[in-house]
Amino acid sequence: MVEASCADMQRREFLRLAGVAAAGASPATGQMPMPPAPPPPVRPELSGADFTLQIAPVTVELAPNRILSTIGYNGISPGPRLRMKEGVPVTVNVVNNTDVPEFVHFHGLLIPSDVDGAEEEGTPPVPPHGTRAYRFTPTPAGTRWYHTHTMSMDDLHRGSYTGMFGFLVVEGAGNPGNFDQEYYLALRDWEPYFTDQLMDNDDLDPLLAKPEKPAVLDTRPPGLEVTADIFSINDKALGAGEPIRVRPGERVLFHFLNASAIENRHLALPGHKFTVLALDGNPVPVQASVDVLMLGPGERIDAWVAMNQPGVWIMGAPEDPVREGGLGIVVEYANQRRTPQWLAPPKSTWDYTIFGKPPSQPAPADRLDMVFEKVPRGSGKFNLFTVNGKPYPHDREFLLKQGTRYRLTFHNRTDDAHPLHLHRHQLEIAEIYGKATSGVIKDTVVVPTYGRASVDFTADQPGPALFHCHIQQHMDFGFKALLRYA
Ligand SMILES: [Cu+2]
Repeated sequence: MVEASCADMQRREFLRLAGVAAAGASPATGQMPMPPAPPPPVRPELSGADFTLQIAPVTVELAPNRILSTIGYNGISPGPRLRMKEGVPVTVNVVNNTDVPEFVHFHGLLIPSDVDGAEEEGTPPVPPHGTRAYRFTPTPAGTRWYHTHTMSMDDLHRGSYTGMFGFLVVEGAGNPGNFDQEYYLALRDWEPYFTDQLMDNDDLDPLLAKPEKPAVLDTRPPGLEVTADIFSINDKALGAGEPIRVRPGERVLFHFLNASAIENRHLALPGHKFTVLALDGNPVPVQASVDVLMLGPGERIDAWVAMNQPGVWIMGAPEDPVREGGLGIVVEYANQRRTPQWLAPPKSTWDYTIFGKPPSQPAPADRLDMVFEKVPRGSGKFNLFTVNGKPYPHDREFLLKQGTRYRLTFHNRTDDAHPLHLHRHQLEIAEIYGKATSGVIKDTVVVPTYGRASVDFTADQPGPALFHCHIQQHMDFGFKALLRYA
């Protein structure tokens, strides 16, 4: 990791981006002593077999004039990066210094229900002001993450709206390749609030087919939804953190995570392309290059960039209000001194299938279907979501035979694009946007507005497995199902 720092420059950078004159002591009022530069920000990484996560209130300094209060791990948010070795047993000791029960979910790992960190699966809670040890053997290798898995309902200071998230890297035998620098970047929004005035940008691409669009749309007024205007990458708003400093010709490896509780995100770096190596930590069959990345809540992308356009650039969200609200980071080439530049990327549509290969296996004979619908204001002032006509909990609708491979088809009859996550299993995308593919292994799949997607998975992880939309509000209001082994 290259993590140098120049605090004064960070401040100037942020103020310039924010359109504010540089602050600090002016020569005329020379009484004010300049404070010493703070130490460089540390994004600690913990490794080995024994980890401790302390849950407690933290402050996050998104920018010098924007410091917020939330809950984090080990005094920071994002929490420390946890580096584990595939197949080597670990203990994660969780100390809960809050007044409410907590769960730590290890997202993307194939581990038993009692340590997966979901109440619905039967994982015991970490009691308030208590501790609990999670013991498991991490697998498979790749970029994973960990986060709280409590319900929030109408409390926007709970669950994944808080700062309780961090990267978890499972190291395998594979060679990560030769890169000059490596960065772990988590996309986040902060200080969420409810609104009924949402400008819906969930419709990922109006040109995509909408096979599940009902003939008659539900025109009842929608319920309150969650949104935010303040964003960051890791713990810094655009311009407030240190830039990523590069030299021409460098190959820089990025590990992106969308740790948002509320929205799918796009990311671009003007003049550069991302070559995608892995989706949700799993290597892709075809390492295609794209101008714009898309990550639903919970998704990860490992991608590298050839630094071959000297300048000072903003890597950020293509949507102006999101980027200007903080979702970005400056990429600065050596010996370049200028205002960070943003250029709108070429129009593009995110497509998982360009990273896949043609299908070579017949579709599994055993099938499961899930139909998702939204009931406007079906839960008081909030929308209710149903899976096959019912909000959570279901009875024994989704029963798995151990060792069987299933084709699970998602029918999204709602006007949102949902990031669908299945715990403790790996999903191979079989069909999406009306295209067949194979070899793209995911744990979270964004199914477009009124879209349909099929994923194949093998039921080889006995114990209950939670399925849900990774948008916290959708999960809290019905969008969940428990898959059980018969
Ligand atoms: Cu959703």
